[in-house]
Amino acid sequence: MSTVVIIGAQWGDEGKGKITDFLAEKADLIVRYQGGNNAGHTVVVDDAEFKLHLIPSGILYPEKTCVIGNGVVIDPGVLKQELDSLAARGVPIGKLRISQRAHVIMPYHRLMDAVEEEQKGEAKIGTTRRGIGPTYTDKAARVGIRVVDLIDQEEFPRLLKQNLERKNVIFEKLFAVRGFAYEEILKEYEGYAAMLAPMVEDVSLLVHNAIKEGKNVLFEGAQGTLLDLDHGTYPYVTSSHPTAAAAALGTGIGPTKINRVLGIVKAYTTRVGEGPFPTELLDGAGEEIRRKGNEFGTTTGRPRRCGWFDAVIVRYAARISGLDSLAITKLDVLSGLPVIKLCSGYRYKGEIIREFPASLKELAKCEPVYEEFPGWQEDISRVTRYQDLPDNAKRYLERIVELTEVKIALISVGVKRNQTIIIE
Ligand code: 2SA
Ligand code: GDP
Ligand code: MG
Repeated sequence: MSTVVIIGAQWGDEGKGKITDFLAEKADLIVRYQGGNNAGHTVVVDDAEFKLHLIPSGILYPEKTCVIGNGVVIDPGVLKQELDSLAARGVPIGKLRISQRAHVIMPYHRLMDAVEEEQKGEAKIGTTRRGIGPTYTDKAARVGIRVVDLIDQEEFPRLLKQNLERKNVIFEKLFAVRGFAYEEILKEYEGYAAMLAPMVEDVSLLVHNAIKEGKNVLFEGAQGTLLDLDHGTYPYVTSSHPTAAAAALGTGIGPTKINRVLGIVKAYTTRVGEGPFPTELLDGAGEEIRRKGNEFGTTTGRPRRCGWFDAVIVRYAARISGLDSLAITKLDVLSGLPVIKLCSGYRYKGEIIREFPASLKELAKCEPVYEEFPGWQEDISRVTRYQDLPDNAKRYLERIVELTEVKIALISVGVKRNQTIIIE
């Protein structure tokens, strides 16, 4: 395995948690490198379901080291809850390491996320309101608070005071909402600092040494390519980089150290939050996929928008992240549909285009061009070998490979570890 980056090749929720957990068996380190607790990664072990937000999806293997890299933004209260709830379920949490350089989500970031969304009205992004955008904004503005600062008893009070002086003026004067009391946050976050301190480490060095020793490292992306701050459907994106290049930057290793990139792709498409979605189904067919696929946000519970597979976006994701192979998930959800549609290109001003446009105005005028495939009626959730899939399912998958120009390495047909088909 050596070093493998796992990324979402659509708008997130492709099943990265399930595939990370599946591949983690052979990994020594499992590393999150971007995003924060906006993510919701579901892992099912036997009959127990775990919804992870900040902690890498390798945590269910007691002997593996799980790492939160510098590119992640950490809400320490949420991390504490997540650790407590895992411990209460008997999961050992001792092998979690956290980057000194990761930025900390503060209460004013969460409030800013909410008030900005409210103020935008119709133009809202549909964020998870976890404070992700404002925390990355402060990082870029060079006023953020890093983990290394949080655990420093002199630095933290100074930085908190400095930040609150400015934030409270903005809240009160610009948004007419109450600001925050310094003492309250100080007390709460000093508690978190004590909890975090033993886990804090130079993650770049940790990962570097692991790679040098020939260990297997799995980098677990969050969200998906079309939510990337640079390459997604801007401004309807998240504020980090869910693409493969971020694995290097978000942990502090060089791109030459990454051996392979695996794109996780749902057998159809979903999106949660606002923004363009060319193959969205606004009728009963979309409802049916949502119901069969249980498409509700893992973090917020919001219904996910559902639509047909869009090969334009997956081809685009393959280019942006240099995908070596795909893991197709939730193929079982399509069982029973009489016809399955697949978008192979967009019709724009009378011509067929196959590359994803940057302009949302242009994208709005794109009409998906569909190819139709006869469905299959068999329940495929117990299939363990590719050759045992129905012929109609194979034809659908073969066309995905042709259009995206990426081979398939794994197919997932259910939530459990053993519901995974490996293609040699
Ligand atoms: P944010 O909160 O600033 O990152 O929101 C910006 C956009 O990014 C989307 N986003 C997500 N999309 C899919 N899945 C995510 N995680 C949760 C899940 C989402 C949930 O696993 O289901 O529970 O609602 C995720 N996180 C962020 C978000 O919807 C905005 O469009
Ligand atoms: P992530 O954010 O990419 O990790 O995905 P989520 O966990 O947010 O959403 C994926 C959902 O689909 C979870 O509820 C998973 O348990 C579930 N899931 C993953 N793979 C499969 C699959 O092959 N079949 C079915 N039916 N469900 C799956
Ligand atoms: Mg998710």
